[in-house]
Amino acid sequence: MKIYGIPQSRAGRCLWMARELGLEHENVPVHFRATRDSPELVKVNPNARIPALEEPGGFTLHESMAINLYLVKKHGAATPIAPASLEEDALATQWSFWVMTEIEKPLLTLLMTTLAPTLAAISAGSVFMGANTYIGNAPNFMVKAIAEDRGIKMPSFFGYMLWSCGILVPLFVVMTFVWFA
Ligand SMILES: N[C@@H](CCC(=O)N[C@@H](CS)C(=O)NCC(=O)O)C(=O)O
Repeated sequence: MKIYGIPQSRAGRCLWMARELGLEHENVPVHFRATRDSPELVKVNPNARIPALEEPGGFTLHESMAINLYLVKKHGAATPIAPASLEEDALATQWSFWVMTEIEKPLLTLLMTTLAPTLAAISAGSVFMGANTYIGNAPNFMVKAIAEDRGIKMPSFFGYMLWSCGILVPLFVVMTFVWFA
């Protein structure tokens, strides 16, 4: 079975479901910015949208939630994901429709418009603050451990804070003004 679409798109839902169900599958990583450049995808979904599913027997399906509900009906019987009754099945359908029709679009619009600068500030802030301390950033620990393993003397936490206050904090202030003032 093939699932078209990179995981960082709505295809992520279907890839997640395939994994939850333990299904063997191939991910064809079509990017959402290049859907029309993939004749293979357009053949499976003439709307040129991801995700799309292609079964070995030739059956094809698009719409992420339709794919997920289909996969559970087909493969989920012995798993806790499958609805135990008609009512549970109806509730799964209800939540799927509700999120798709009532929540997804307004939420995405909010995240990509009004909240976009807030999200950028949070992301940049966490990266900078992570870099400012050893403890805020796992890669810092990794670099410290690798360097020490090679016999290079690394600063202690407080030593690092001295370097960080002298170099990274002024940089942090400059970056804040350049990007967010
Ligand atoms: N309702 C559809 C939405 C599909 C959709 O819009 N996919 C986006 C990526 S997340 C896409 O293919 N965009 C490419 C384009 O619009 O050209 C679903 O849930 O599968």
